[in-house]
Amino acid sequence: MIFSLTLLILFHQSYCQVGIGEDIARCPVCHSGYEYYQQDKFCYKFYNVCQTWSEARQVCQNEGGDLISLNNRNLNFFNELALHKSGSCDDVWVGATDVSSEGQWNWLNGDKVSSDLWAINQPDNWDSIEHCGDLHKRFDYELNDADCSRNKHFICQVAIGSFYRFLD
Ligand SMILES: [Ca+2]
Ligand SMILES: [Ca+2]
Repeated sequence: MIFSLTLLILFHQSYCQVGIGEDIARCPVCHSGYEYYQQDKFCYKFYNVCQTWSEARQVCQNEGGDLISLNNRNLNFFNELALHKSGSCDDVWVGATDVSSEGQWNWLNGDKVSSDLWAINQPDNWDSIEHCGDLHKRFDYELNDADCSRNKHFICQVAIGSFYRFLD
């Protein structure tokens, strides 16, 4: 019991800052394979397998989340993450789409895609078939619109609430 409690405390401490006198029970716990993004308080996972945008989204939803929604606070972090991950595919799907209305880009969390997040000259709806957002290798993993049927790596995002645990 003491051993498992110690493990639990170490596990908690690896995911959040714990100060003296703070309630460690408030620290978030991420699902296996997920890491905690402290600034925006959610769990994320980079997938090395390559899937279409819809397939990737289904994987994320099966884990209680969705493809990641970016903003001007976390874009740089995930841009760097994509830059330093290796895998067989070039690009990384994220949770932006204009599939319901051409040119009207929204994140899957409902936020509009801010115009300053795009790579230069994107989105360009190339060949009129680009309706899904990716972090694109050719643009140094900045945000681009791409053909949803391509196979790419992807990043899932899960709210910490899904994995919130309390010591009792
Ligand atoms: Ca489009
Ligand atoms: Ca494009």
